[in-house]
Amino acid sequence: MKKNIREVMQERLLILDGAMGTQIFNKNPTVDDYGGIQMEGCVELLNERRKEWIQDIHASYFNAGADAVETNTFGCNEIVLNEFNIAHRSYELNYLAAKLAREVADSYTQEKFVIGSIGPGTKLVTLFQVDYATMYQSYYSQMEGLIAGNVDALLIETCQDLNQIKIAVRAAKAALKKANKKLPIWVQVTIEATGSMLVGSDIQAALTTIEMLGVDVIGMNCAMGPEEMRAHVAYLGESSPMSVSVLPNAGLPINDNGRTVYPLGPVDFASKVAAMAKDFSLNIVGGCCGTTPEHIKELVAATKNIVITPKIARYERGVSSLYTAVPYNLEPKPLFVGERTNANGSKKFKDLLAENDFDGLVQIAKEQLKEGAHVLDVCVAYVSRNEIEDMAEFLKRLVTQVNIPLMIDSTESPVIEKALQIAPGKCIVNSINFEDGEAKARQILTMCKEYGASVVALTIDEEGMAKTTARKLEIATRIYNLAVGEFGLDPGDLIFDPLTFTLGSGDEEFRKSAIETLNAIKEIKQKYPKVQTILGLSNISFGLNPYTRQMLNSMMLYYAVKNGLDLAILNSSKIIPIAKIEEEDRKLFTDLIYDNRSENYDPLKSILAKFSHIKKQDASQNNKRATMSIEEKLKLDIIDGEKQKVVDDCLEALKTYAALEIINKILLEGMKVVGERFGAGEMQLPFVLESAETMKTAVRTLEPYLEKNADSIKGKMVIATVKGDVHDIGKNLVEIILSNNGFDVLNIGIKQPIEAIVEHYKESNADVIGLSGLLVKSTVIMKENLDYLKQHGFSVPVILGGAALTRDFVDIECSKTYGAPVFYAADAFEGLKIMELISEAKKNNEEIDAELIRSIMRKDKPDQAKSAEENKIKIVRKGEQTIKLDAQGQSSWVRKTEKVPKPPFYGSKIVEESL
Ligand code: THG
Repeated sequence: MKKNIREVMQERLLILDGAMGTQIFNKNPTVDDYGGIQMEGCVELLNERRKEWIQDIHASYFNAGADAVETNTFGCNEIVLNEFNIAHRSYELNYLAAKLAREVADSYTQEKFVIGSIGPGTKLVTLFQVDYATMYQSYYSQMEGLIAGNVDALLIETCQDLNQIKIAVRAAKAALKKANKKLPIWVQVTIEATGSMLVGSDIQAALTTIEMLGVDVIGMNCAMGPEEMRAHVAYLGESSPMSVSVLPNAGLPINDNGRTVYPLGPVDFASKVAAMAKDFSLNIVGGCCGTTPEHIKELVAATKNIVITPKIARYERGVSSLYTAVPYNLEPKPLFVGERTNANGSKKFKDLLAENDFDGLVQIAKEQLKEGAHVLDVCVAYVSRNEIEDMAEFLKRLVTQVNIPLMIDSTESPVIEKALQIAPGKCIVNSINFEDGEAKARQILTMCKEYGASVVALTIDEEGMAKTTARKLEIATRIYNLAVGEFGLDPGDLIFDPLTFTLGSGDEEFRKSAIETLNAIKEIKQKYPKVQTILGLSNISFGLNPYTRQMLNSMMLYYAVKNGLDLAILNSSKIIPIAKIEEEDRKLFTDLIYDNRSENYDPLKSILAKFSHIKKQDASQNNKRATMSIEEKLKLDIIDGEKQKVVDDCLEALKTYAALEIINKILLEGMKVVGERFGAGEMQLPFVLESAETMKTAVRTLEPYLEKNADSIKGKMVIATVKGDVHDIGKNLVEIILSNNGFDVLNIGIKQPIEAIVEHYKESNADVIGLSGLLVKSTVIMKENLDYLKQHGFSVPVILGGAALTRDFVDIECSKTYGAPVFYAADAFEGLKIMELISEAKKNNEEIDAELIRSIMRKDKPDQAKSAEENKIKIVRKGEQTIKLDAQGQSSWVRKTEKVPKPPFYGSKIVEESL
């Protein structure tokens, strides 16, 4: 009897296969192999048309010693197949691919496994390039096909977006449930050389979010070689409670005359991966781009003696936004939850909501962030408005524009579910209680499990809000048994809120409510040390004047933390450090909190007498913007994506500058900073898009003031993804950046043959052609396209962009082919710069000096721009491959980055007490 994959993984390191795509392209598929020109590049069709190729490749990996192979289904989902008009064939092609691999696996006497490969597709759900339901369905049919084809595990791989992962896992679980199977689900993220996933998530955010989804394996694949991955893998190895997989590329690719060369030969690759497997107790290793059966053979040999050891993970439980995770156990405590993004807690928020001013609401969120909130409590409940729609509208903006995690504050289950579908990271749901029995709590707990969220539980039951410590504890116990005992929630994801009443009314009934709450915090933590506690702090002081509220809230926070409070819902700008409160006042508020009254002393009366005359006065910080020049303000508006502020600032700047000057001298400066930060991995993609939007708003504001005869459109580009390539995320980004910076862009889509591109170029009278593509073979197509242009007598400037290109390939090889200006743009900002330089030359009626422009671009990017000799590139011979490395031993292709995100501080610290 053969063992199943989970059993084998208990015993040893599992070895996966290497690259599939490279092996396929080595067979040089023709149009006929794909079944027609429209299908060119759809490698999934080869499962049907060239079965023997695919089975050959699987067998070659098994023969090299791999325990498992991945099905040829990386792009086999409805969204990608739809680019070839065969979305309806998803199930069938996945089924076929799984069966092909299964046949090969079953022909061995040893255990050999089939892993269903599920790639990310070509659309980012977090950037709303596709909607939730479409992506879910796209994955669901793929999963169904793979499961029916009898795979041993589902591998959701090369993930670039946390919400994509959440959707794919949910679809996988649903499909498994329907098929009544319990296959392992594996998830692998792709961390770019910038240090984060494409949409900006760091490795902690990925772990925090994925840990909640109930999958078997978390791992990394693609984008980097073993060395570049090492720091991230170390983090996963030490912190992940799940098994860890690592499938690196064979180093960072170098484009050698249109051929991608991966620098790591089999032996080097194997020894580096084996070292990680040993150092970080990995459970699965294999290869991604550039790896071959030879690499896997060496990997099998290098890992032969590695023994699997039981994992002792130091996982730090917390919550996560799209970008980054925040541990619950913050030092110093507590974790601040911003209270002002709440229609019931802020008049300003409510008024803006009534006006549908969602950008204004985002502004409030950003202010909370600046004032020190670690998490935002979001509540849009407003009678007579549609709460689901409001939640969706607000969150769509919030999740990309504000980088802290969210607490979804609603009493309505459908609102909570909608929010959990939009938020990419791990949220907190606020809240459950037993006010009307358990049914609703169960419903919400089901959602928390399904979407991977923590939950706040209020100590309220059928008899109402618990007032005494004993009652609070009794309800907490009942909730614990349900959430942890029955629903299997990790106790660390259960956040108890023992609630408190105001001390401001002087009502005899509530005089002891702070004491009861403080004691409840202490006792809940004693009884259940792993759970979290939270308090809506401002409730303690309703009815008092603002200044008194600040003092009382601050003192209450101090005592609550002493009693074990982990999180506090508050307005962090209004919290006064205890040390700044006068000794005498501290005593007064302490007496109020602990109800230390005596015959002639009531602390509440003393407080009212002492502070009631104090008008609005608070601890809010000085406003830096106020002291800035208008130039600085405008620049900052662009960098921070301040769509709202930029309008007024533009109007003010018009008093001093001409509109065109504002755009060219000030705003573009801001955009330049954005470009630099993006290039250095310091600014995530959604923020870049936000800055571009702000640029557009500014230009629109200034448009009426531009001199009518001055050319406000600086130039025009026709842009396309080349033939056989469906990737357009980069191209679409270029469109946004260019069009928001004064250029006209005609984006004609993906898979464009050069004839169509030329057609549009002629019709539109564009100044430049932009060619884009992600695949290695697209670099060859680009060169062919340039040859076509030359043969047909064109000399229009062409800009090339795409992951597999290198500057040398474009500047030297492509330039020679074309004989007219052709430029390399590493990202959208380089494209913008080149467009600026070209339009400058046109305006001055000058010839385009390609060499000059190239030298400017190289100077801008000294790291990657120098020619081979200058950079002292060593030509190293390793095995069969000739590879080029720079002085640091890194390929000249890679964009250098200093910043690799570091894990947060996880140890214990001694924090000085201030009272
Ligand atoms: N526990 C949990 N969730 C909660 C609460 C809680 N959510 C809502 C609330 N309580 C916490 N949020 C607030 C937000 C604002 C105020 C109080 C609690 C507040 N606002 C001022 C007022 O109403 O006077 C400011 C008004 C304004 O700015 O317009 O006090 O306890 N789990």
